[in-house]
Amino acid sequence: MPLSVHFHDQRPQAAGRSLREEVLAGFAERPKTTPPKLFYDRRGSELFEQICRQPEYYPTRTEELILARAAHDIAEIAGQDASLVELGSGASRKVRLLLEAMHPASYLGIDISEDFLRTSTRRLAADYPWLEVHAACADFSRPMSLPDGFAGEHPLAFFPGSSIGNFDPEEAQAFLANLHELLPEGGGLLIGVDLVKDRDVLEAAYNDRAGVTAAFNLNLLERIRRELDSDIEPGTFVHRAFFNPADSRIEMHLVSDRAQDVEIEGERFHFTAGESLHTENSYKYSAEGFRTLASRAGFCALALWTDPQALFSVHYLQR
Ligand code: AVI
Repeated sequence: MPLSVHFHDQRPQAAGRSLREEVLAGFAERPKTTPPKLFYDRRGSELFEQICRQPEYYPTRTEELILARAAHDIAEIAGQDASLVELGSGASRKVRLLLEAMHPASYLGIDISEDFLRTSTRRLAADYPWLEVHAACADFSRPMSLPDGFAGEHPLAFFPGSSIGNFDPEEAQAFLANLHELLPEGGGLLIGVDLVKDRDVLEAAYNDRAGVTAAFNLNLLERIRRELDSDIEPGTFVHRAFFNPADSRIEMHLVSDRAQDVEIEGERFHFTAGESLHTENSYKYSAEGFRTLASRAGFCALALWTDPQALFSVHYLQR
């Protein structure tokens, strides 16, 4: 397949801490904690794709349903000259629904995982020959800038999947404020946000019967073993996910099944039996609560779509 994707490497200016630095700093914290972006090596990204297909994991299919129904309204609000900027993977059906309804001249996919980004944007370029496809490898949880050509074209930024939920509310507001700054006047942000709901439904989504979410969580330890100098044994840790109603979030942990010392890059870390490494938070919002957060970041709420069971929401925000 010819390379028909314009690639922009934004890693040097957006460079965050390396895996080694993140892991050593996170294991030294009390309680031990690691940022969720560490899940997404190649294997982690594949496992996440599998999570999205699990029957218990309602967010993906529900957001798709909402977008399928709303795509033409979205295209109308965005206007004819809008370009599309996707924050995260470009492989999903969701962005295709928008591409087909909006027919933008150009698309920019931004992702931290270079392999995944290259594969998914090449696929889009092959499937939509009329589309000018750009790919930017960047960590979009940090300040970044749009490549030349995108800032002036009435971009619609698309941030699906409730990935905003993986930030703490203060970080989420700062992230939204950063996007607000990135977008020109009149630019839009279409964002998927998981809604707070019945605890059983939430907990089942993060404890699927096939064990894919557990494998996704444990892959973090496999990754530490693969990529760093470490004797950590993933088999001595257990996946745990539960809803914390006080903070309105699902928490994911890896719990040590024994007292043990693990070595990483020459440093030793002690786990007591039952001690956990906190690997992820996934915040759940009310539609109103999210609108308040977005308006604090400077956005105007233009439209909101949800599904009949009010499981998930998609907000159209404008700068
Ligand atoms: C990417 N993010 C929105 C997912 C979530 O639901 O918080 C990641 C995930 N973690 C476990 N399952 C899915």
